[in-house]
Amino acid sequence: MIPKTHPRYASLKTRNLIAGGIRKGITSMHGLIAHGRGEAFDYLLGEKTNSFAKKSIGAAAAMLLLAEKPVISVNGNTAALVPKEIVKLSETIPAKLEVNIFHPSKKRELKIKEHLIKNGAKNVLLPGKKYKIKFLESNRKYANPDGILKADVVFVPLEDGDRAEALVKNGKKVITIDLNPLSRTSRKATITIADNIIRAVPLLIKTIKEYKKYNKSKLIKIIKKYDNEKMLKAALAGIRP
Ligand code: PTJ
Repeated sequence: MIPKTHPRYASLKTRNLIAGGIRKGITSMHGLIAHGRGEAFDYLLGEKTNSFAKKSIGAAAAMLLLAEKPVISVNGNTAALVPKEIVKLSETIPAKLEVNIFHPSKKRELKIKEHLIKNGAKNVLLPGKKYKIKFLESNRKYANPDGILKADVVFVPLEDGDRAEALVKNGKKVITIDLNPLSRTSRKATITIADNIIRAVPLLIKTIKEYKKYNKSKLIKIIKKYDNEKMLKAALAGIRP
């Protein structure tokens, strides 16, 4: 047990979630490495939701509310870190949930689906082997014909750059959460939330609830005002003040 008074309590609790994900067969072993990289950037960004991330969250909330067919793509790290929150997000928008993983494993896809259902999801889509998104070679190319394949906006936290780029080439808008403002995902996505998924998803839910009272033109204005490149520069400036 980690004592609450430990100065690194939040970080150690989050590590426990990832380790638990591995034990449950939800998270890939490579997820540990990805998490370590995320932690390093979180440390440099002050382990808080900075103003630039809040702007991205606002734009993401507006884009998700305006989407006609929004889909949330869930991998092994997301399922371990924020299972309840990601289900709540899907209900709040509302958006479909679809499992999509980089390191191929049918067993893990099913475990992630079961885990989301245990955490309140009513329906979770799985990728279909017959259906692929174009311009992509990895396992992430497989998509569900009722989910990512048809989606206009895809929310893909902790993504790899190849798929973010491929989804954009397929005409989709991509929203990601990535603590690394230098990653290809961050640069290729339509909206990048440079924050820890643990903090960003609850704030995104809260923002969507608030923005539900806005009309369409106000939401469009929020998106038009948003500049992802400017946001990434602000995140980098935050790391190298
Ligand atoms: O379950 P799978 O097979 O799909 O695998 C998932 C991982 C995350 C292992 C896979 O997609 C992967 O290898 O991702 P990458 O290319 O390492 O990218 C993950 C990105 O997420 C990196 O840029 C990290 O900095 C970032 N990251 C890691 N943990 C967090 C994070 N961003 C926000 N919050 C975090 N907690």
